[in-house]
Amino acid sequence: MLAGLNLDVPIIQAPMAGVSTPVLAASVCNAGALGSIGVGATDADGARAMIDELKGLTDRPFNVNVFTHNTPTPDQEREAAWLDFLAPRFREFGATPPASLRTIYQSFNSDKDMLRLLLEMRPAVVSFHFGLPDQDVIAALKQAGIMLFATATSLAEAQLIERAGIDAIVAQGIEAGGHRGMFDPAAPDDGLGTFALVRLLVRHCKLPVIAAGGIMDGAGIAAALKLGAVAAQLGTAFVSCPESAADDAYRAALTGEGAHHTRLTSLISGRPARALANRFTALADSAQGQAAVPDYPIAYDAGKALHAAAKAKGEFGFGAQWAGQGAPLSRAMTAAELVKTLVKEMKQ
Ligand code: FMN
Repeated sequence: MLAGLNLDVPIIQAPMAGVSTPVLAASVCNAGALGSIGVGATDADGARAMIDELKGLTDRPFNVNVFTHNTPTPDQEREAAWLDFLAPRFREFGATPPASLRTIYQSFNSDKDMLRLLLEMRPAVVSFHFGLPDQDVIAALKQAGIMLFATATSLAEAQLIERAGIDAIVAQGIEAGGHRGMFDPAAPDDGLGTFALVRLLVRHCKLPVIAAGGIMDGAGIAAALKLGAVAAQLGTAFVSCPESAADDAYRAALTGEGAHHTRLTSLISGRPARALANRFTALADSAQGQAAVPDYPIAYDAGKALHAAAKAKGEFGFGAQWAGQGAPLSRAMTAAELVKTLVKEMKQ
């Protein structure tokens, strides 16, 4: 059902803003799968440079992913209280918290330059995370011949995706690494696992379903296909590839004992996301009842500042080391080798 893409194998390397590089995506594409870049954390100029680089490395189709969250309304009182809560951690590293917090990423929903860029560059696929853009934006991208994917964490979100005329649904289970793509982070979350979610969507939706969350090897991909998915989207499995932008501490954490422990927390960025358990995720308990986390991505400004202050003093425990529950199954090999290995394992 993703026939237009002419993939040799039903494998998608997940877009991972800040972690997936054009080199990683190109290696995956050249190995016959679908490579992705995430441009949610950059602007149109940054995205242009990434797409240009990727186009120079592969002639095959690729996916460009954007963040479609609601633009937050700054709340100075809440943000100041949050900075007060984090202040002792900053002091521990001889730093002071920023005086105020900024909305560090512009949502695609209000980024006309990014839309113009995508219409000009026409990647084979554009995917949406955190909701859907306006109907006229969807129509313009489709008119340009771009295939559209969107993340769903529930049947209700999948039905909205279907009604909006998107081409495929990325069914993201609770096991997944990184941010949950839920449309409204304040709404109740049933936290469906990949198995149940994929089956629900396959049974109730007409669109092709792509399974994401906790899939780390060929057996996992084969299981997802058996559940009715047309492809599997793997994020964490590709973080350990040398072509990713993960730093040494992240790579070491993924291959160590710590990989057995992941936590879902809104504390780092303002939206629920799964990361390797570290000093930052541990703050969740002490934050309870003390301070409310600012909205996404305002909270992330504080999170990144704290990580930078800690890292400058050699403490890596405040990094956002996004990873899914399958993290201990990570294997450090090149992206081409990983795709080859996954395909071999699928056939076993
Ligand atoms: N999904 C997106 O749609 N956009 C992103 O920018 C994005 N960034 C991620 C960064 C990291 C490091 C990871 C691990 C995941 C990210 N995700 C993002 C989620 C993936 O699309 C996917 O749902 C998830 O990786 C699947 O679970 P897995 O990590 O267990 O394979």
